[in-house]
Amino acid sequence: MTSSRLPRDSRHCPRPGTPRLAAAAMLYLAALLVHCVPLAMGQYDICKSWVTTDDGPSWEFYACQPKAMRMKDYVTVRVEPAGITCGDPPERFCTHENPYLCSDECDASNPDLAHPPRLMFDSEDEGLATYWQSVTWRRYPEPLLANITLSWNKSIELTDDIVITFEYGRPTIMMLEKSLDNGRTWHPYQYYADDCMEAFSMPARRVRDLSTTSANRVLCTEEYSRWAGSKKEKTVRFEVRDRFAIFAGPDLKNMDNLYTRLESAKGLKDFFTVTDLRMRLLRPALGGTYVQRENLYKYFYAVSNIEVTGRCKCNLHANLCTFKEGSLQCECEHNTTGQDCGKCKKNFRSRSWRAGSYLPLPNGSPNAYCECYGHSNRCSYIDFLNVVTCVSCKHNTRGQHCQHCRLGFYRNSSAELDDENVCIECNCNQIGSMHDRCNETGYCECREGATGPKCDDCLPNYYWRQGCFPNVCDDELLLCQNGGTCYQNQRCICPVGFKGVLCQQSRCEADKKDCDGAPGAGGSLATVALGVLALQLRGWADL
Ligand SMILES: *[C@@H]1O[C@H](CO)[C@@H](O)[C@H](O)[C@H]1NC(C)=O
Ligand SMILES: *[C@@H]1O[C@H](CO)[C@@H](O)[C@H](O)[C@H]1NC(C)=O
Ligand SMILES: *[C@@H]1O[C@H](CO)[C@@H](O)[C@H](O)[C@H]1NC(C)=O
Ligand SMILES: *[C@@H]1O[C@H](CO)[C@@H](O)[C@H](O)[C@H]1NC(C)=O
Ligand SMILES: *[C@@H]1O[C@H](CO)[C@@H](O)[C@H](O)[C@H]1NC(C)=O
Ligand SMILES: [Ca+2]
Repeated sequence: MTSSRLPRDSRHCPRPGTPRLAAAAMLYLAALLVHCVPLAMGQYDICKSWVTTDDGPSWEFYACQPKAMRMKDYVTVRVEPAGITCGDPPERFCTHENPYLCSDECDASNPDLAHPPRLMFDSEDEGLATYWQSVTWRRYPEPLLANITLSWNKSIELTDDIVITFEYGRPTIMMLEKSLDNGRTWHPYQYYADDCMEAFSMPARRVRDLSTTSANRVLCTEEYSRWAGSKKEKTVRFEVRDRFAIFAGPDLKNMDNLYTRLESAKGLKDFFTVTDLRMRLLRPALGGTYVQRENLYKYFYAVSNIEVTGRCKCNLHANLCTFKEGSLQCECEHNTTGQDCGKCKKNFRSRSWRAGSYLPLPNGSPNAYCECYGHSNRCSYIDFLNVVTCVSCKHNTRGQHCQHCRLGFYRNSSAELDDENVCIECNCNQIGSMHDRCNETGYCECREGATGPKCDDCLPNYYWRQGCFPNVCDDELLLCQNGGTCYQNQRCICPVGFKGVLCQQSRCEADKKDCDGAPGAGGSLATVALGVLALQLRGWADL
């Protein structure tokens, strides 16, 4: 297969395979390159492409992921506790800028004066902010607490900063939490306070100071909680880009490096994945160093926008994600299915499911074939070869995808590639075979004279004795002469007076002494017994 790798862009730049007409092809490629370069590399925006190869046209599959979207358009929100939203009953409030002009009113029953939660997700017209607003801190010193929970019912991979815009001042203490399992379990994501030590007993840190080994550390930041005038600094961020930049460089130019790290660093990908987010607002903006008890109407929360940019997590098996029946769904390719393309389609269950991979660069792999067939749960990226390979294949398998049998084993033809019994030991007879390897049907390579699948039998005219040796005697062609008997094809047992391999030689001819009838020296018991018998017979004949 020699399809060429072109820079990637899906819709505007169709990707041909290796065209055979080289000159025309080069022109075409050049034209494509000119058009596609700005969008080249690491886009992962197409799942497959029809390519022409030396073996004819066929599909080639790549890792793919949906485009990043404005996730606030698909979210459901819950604000707690009940009654935290202002306006029921109607209430007056004022701002830190105008603390003594408390003429603003929140009234839930009047659309012009209501501040319901959905106003955190509408699109903002220039100049006029719409916002959710809490009740004021009239119960001070009881803390003013509010939870804002965002749920997608779908795993989302963050691709940009989460930006929360507060009108009338940012909270002086808040916390961001995340869930990866639709709200069953929650984990801290980031702490925010004007004094981290005092609020959370944590040192203040900045994301910019994190390193490659701490890129997924949960920290407390003081950057978004200090009072700077409520109009000036309105946003609280969860810095996704700064964390990406640790790997991809300040302008996120080196995304390949980021993808490589997302693939290999444990927990890094999951760190940027959420199904739910929760803001725990723990203390509102104070507009100063202490709370003015005589004017509690100026303490409240007001959130005008929550921007969450991310893409559906489809395990690199889909490039489209659509809003269906109230939730986001990946449009799965690569014979996968499920909301996140997290399992194999019905008729592909014998394969073990795996997420696609950003590697090898630039197109990644769907891992549909490129998997370890369940014989290894570890893959390793070999940088200089730009390949992903399975590590420590089990069940006597070997190879980049554990798709071969180890030496000394052969493929079980009735087992699928992901079966634990896929490789059968050759079991070659150690003496009868040349080595312990066998062919695909389990046949070993035999030494001379040996036969049988395992080389533990002898060919006709061979006998087994620590290996196969040619017969010395038999009942057909290699007959023992002069009344000798063939012992297990190994040798003739000769009557007294005869010797030689086939007892063909008379001892008298060879040595006069033997004619006296003394039994030959060195004979086995059987020979001796036979000799005795022969002597007796001779004696009787002489009588
Ligand atoms: C906010 O959620 C947390 C759980 O994460 C809960 O313990 C707390 O009581 C909630 N606060 C409010 C005000 O509902
Ligand atoms: C969440 O998504 C799943 C899968 O699409 C769907 O079956 C379920 O009804 C959704 N749940 C809610 C609460 O929307
Ligand atoms: C999905 O299944 C079809 C039909 O069996 C097959 O032709 C195709 O190669 C498969 N795709 C992948 C990525 O495994
Ligand atoms: C070959 O695989 C089948 C299916 O798993 C299994 O039942 C059989 O025992 C295997 N054969 C050998 C010789 O291991
Ligand atoms: C394996 O070897 C045997 C014996 O030489 C032969 O009959 C068989 O066809 C071979 N199988 C393969 C797949 O080459
Ligand atoms: Ca708004």
